[in-house]
Amino acid sequence: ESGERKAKVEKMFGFMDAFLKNDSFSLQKDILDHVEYTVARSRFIFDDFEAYQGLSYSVRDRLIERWHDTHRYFKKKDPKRLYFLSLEFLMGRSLSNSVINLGIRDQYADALNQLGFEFEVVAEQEGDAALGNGGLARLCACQMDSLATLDYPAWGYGLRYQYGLFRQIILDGFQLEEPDYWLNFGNPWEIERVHVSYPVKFYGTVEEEGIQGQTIKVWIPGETVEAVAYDNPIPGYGTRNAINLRLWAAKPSDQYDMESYNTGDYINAIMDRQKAETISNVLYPDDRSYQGKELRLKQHYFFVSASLQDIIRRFRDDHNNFDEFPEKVALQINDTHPSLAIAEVMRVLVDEEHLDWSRAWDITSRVFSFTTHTVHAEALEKIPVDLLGNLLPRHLQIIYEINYKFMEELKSMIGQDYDRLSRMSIVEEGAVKSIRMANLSIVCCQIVNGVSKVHLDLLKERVFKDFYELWPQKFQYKTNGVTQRRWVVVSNPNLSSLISKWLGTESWIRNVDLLAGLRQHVSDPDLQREWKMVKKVNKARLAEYIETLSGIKVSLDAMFDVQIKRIHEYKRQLLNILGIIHRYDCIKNMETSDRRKVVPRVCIIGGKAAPGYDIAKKIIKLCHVVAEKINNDADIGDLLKLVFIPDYNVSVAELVIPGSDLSQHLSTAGHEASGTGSMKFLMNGCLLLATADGAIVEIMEEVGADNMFLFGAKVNEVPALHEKGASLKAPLQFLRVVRMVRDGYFGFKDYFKSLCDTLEDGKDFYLLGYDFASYLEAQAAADRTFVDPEKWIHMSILSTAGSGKFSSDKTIEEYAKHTWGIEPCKCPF
Ligand code: BZD
Repeated sequence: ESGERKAKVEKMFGFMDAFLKNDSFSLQKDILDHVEYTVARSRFIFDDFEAYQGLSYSVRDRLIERWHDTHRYFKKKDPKRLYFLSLEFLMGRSLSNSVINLGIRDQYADALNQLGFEFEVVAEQEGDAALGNGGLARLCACQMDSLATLDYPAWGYGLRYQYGLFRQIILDGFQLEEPDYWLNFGNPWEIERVHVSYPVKFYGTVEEEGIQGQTIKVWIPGETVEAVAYDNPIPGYGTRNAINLRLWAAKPSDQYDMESYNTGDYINAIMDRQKAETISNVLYPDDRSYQGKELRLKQHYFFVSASLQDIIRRFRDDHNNFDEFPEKVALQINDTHPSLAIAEVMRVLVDEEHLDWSRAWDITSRVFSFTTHTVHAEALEKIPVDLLGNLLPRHLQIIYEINYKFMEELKSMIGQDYDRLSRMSIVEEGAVKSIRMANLSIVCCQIVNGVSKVHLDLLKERVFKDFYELWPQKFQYKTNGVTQRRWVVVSNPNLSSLISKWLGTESWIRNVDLLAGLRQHVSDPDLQREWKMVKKVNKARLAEYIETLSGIKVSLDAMFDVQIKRIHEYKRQLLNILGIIHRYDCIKNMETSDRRKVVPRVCIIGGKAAPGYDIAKKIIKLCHVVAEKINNDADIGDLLKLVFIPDYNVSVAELVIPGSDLSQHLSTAGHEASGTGSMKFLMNGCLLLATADGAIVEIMEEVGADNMFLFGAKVNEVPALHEKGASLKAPLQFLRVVRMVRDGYFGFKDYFKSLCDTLEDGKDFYLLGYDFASYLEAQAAADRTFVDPEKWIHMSILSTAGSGKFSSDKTIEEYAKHTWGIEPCKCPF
């Protein structure tokens, strides 16, 4: 039937005319049509925001064409598909990225011009889709871009939170959180699929029933909520493929509480129905620890159940034997948040499909793979048994059964080593009996991935040591990467054109290895001059932004020194601020004649603190009081400025990164699993000042340690330093700057007391005191290099040239080959 319809359409319009056209006139007409008929504004009078809406709907139409073709093609070829399950996706804006990936940015810019609008101004109207916290969530967004570009048959699954990550407001230097109701003005990038919806069940009891002489367990749920799909097309670059990110929203189910209706309590029944929607209401803003909250657990299961119903339905369209499931489906669980999926697949196979346990387990353990993003034990998810048993009674039974079988197997392998058995058990006994979701994931998955080489070592030696000794072959790592499309082509168009000009091709946008070709031109004075010019223009744009935000005028000749990321003690923004205080103190105490030798700096810090993270919030306040003092000190002038950029998010990063000279990555060694911010800076030719932690160790291998400013204790030195504890003495400069804060030099003496206490001898867990001297040395080395512009530019070009390994294209190719077993499936043009 669909073949017939296609033939008809082609007969009516001609093959090519069946597609939307991309010449300037057609684009203008499409934009105007959408302004008039979709946005319902007059095509003669509309503002920048309405232009953004009209433009976006017109781009969306083009995305939909490709997305339909891609999915028709996938269906025809029936390749093994990857399903990428993540509770968080930090997509940022879509417009610029989409038109660049579709290859029609210039055409649209021209069409808009003809209509009297400017593309950049219109693009600025878009808000961020901030459905995630930090690195883990942005990584997923980069990986979706690579999956689409590399033509992999992949789907992303997530939750459509109505409130994304909170907006950070700064009031008197304190962080306040405001809700991010991002859907207020509509979202042209999504397609609501009212017909793609599934019931998700909660609570209830498990009963036993006898069927054909066998006893089976039957879950009688107590509540049903409907999951409705919202599809977000993700276009690849330089390909017709566009894949799908399907996000679920909770809606009341028709099966919801029929009893209340029948008893005539109509109003209360309606109110109760509305409660269903709270499940997908809000993103949890904590990225450091897991709290056993019922709503969060509900979100996880809601997401898992809807996604799996969808995936299994698609599988069943073309297959009727579940033994083929692992050949056709790869399920990637992003951190442990979706790991209830393991119990859910078992439940479906055993309870609904009536497969015997061992066959079901064999299938389940061949479809899942798991990536962990942390080295912190307290961030590992643990679900209190009481909570799980109440919300999902059958899943708890299944997890107990998996654990029982695993413990029996383990005993037969390691004997009666009860300490080890209890460490490895999926069930944690203790004050609050809990399920360890990481243990469940490791037991079930054939492959467990870390996110950098160092991270894998830490998993082997510390976090999952017992498991590594049991199953060394399960543990792998795939170094994280970021997409050069968003982080260079979209956000730094001038650098992008310059790179293409010098490489003589734009192919690096798909084939990132080509970036290494810049090395052969590194000493060319023309390239150096043009490179410097691009940086200057980007710095000017950033300076303008800073002035609009804060009224502070900064000098373009100063070194723009940036640290942007979530605020965490282990990321050591405090070390940065103490370093800035030290710099300020030195300048203050200098002879006026010596001040001429000081390299001027603009220090930029940005990041959000989790709402309940007290110390992180104090760090933000400290940054503000120090800035207040320095920026208003007439002695200092342009020699030092400190700016806190509020509400750090993906679009702010897109503006800040291209305009930075130096970027700081200061995690205490052994604490950052990978870090992906460093990679974005590296691609943009910013020099890194960093500890040898996470992916920085691999960046050193690619660009050379002499091309960066490294400092601090190494990963393998940190445990011994911790043992020394109080006997580690911090240097005098450190004690002096801490004392300044403690004594109230910047005010708020009492408020900062607890922050200063974390730096006392013996309590300085993150080793700020120990690393301070070497940090200052690295900063001094950066200063010395900056006054030699030729050397700086040289290092900057080599940074970009060495960044190819850190493209998410590389990461995805590795996952495809070594974890998921999927092949590209390229839709013909
Ligand atoms: O994941 C981060 C790590 O800290 C980084 O080192 C790493 O580069 C990235 C990507 O692999 N982890 C997170 O971002 N974690 C979370 O955001 C998170 C969110 C909810 C609950 C727990 C952790």
